[in-house]
Amino acid sequence: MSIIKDKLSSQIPALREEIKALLSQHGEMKISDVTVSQAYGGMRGIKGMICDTSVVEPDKGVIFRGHPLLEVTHLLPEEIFWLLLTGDIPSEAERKSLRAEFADHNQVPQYVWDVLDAMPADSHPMTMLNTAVLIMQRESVFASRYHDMNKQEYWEAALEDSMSILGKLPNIAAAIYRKRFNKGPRIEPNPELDWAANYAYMLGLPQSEDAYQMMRLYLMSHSDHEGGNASANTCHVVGSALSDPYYSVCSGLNALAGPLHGLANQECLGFVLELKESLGGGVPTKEELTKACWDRLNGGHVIPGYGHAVLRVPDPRFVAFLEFGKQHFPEDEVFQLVNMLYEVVPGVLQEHGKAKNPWPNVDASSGTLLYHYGIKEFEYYTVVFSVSRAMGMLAQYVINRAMGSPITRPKSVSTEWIKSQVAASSATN
Ligand code: HAX
Repeated sequence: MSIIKDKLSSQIPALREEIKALLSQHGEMKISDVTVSQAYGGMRGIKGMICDTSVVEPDKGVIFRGHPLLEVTHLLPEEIFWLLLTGDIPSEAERKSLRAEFADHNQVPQYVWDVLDAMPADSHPMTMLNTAVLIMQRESVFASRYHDMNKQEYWEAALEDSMSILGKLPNIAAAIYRKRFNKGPRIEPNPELDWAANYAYMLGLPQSEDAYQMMRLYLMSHSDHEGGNASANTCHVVGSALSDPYYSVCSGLNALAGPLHGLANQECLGFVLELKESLGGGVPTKEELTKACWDRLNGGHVIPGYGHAVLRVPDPRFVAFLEFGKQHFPEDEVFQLVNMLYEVVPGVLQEHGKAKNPWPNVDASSGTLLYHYGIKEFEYYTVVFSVSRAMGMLAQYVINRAMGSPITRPKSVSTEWIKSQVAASSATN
């Protein structure tokens, strides 16, 4: 048995007992109300699902199993995956075992390369990534064992599939970059490197500790953002039908490909570079930036990279990336512009008076890191996000199967029903 499986085997019985006791003793306790605007408004703020891997606090940002992001930026992505799954930071031996497991699964079936080769040359990199994950569904242990397993064993097969997907994902993602943007032949994984450094290596980034550190930070930071966001929620719903991890994570990644979600990172760097270009190419003054922001707002456009549906402080992921830039490439002009926008935009948005949160989100700085180390193709940025976020979605999938989560089936209501409730309420008032 693998060490991670062993660890989960020892934890899961207690987790099941805890939930069973909570449900039997407090199952009828009310934890949320729903208003008409929430029903029409994307279910914002309704507490209606469980996610134990991480929480997002409006005034703190993402907290992985009790550890605020900025306190664990030194951890490798595989250590974060272990933390998300088990609630503990792994020991050296545990981390090594997980890295070895990922490496054992890094060989990609030939048919994946054949299908990617057959796709139109201008396919979006996210379409290529999601196609690759979907066609590998034939490898699913969960699907092949489904009829022979009892419900208690689902999580074990889910974990095996998760290891296999995560082992292969950096190779597939890197190969997509090299093929789609004519960077030369695929680069085979380097057994000496950890998961994130290997991804940077296979992309063809500079073989430097700097570039490897950037990729580790990027991949650990984007790994999870609780359960209600569009990709995690989609993966959760699909998985609740006992669709296997390949189907489920592929569905989640399709949600991540939307411009209001993971695709926002490509929009943000485009905005910064356009601004740089339009202001003469160098580093503009604060006055010039302030005027450019107002021109944008007065033209009816949002300022990309600022605002958030949940957060009410600067996103700690933004802060971590900014710190990394200050340490590693303070002279980079694109980075300097991102830094100056941070000094200017919150004041402008506060004066503008609409955005509930004037502070930067993760996308305001994430692209700068990739750009600095040579990934200049914005269309690719959501793929890097995906390699990371697959960890969170799969950790949630394994835990949900361990908890025996039932099929998701909230009740929808019609506008006629809402109108009838409004009429009844008006009549009694
Ligand atoms: N610039 C200008 N206006 C903004 C704004 C911004 N950055 N952020 C919010 N507003 C406006 C909204 O458009 C809205 O205006 P209307 O009333 O005219 O519709 C008003 O302020 C209130 O919005 P809000 O409640 O503060 O924000 P929402 O929860 O509705 O939306 C968004 C959150 C992130 C979508 C929003 O802040 C936005 O559009 N930001 C810019 C785009 C962006 O950075 N997207 C990346 C999000 C990061 C992420 O979650 N990635 O997965």
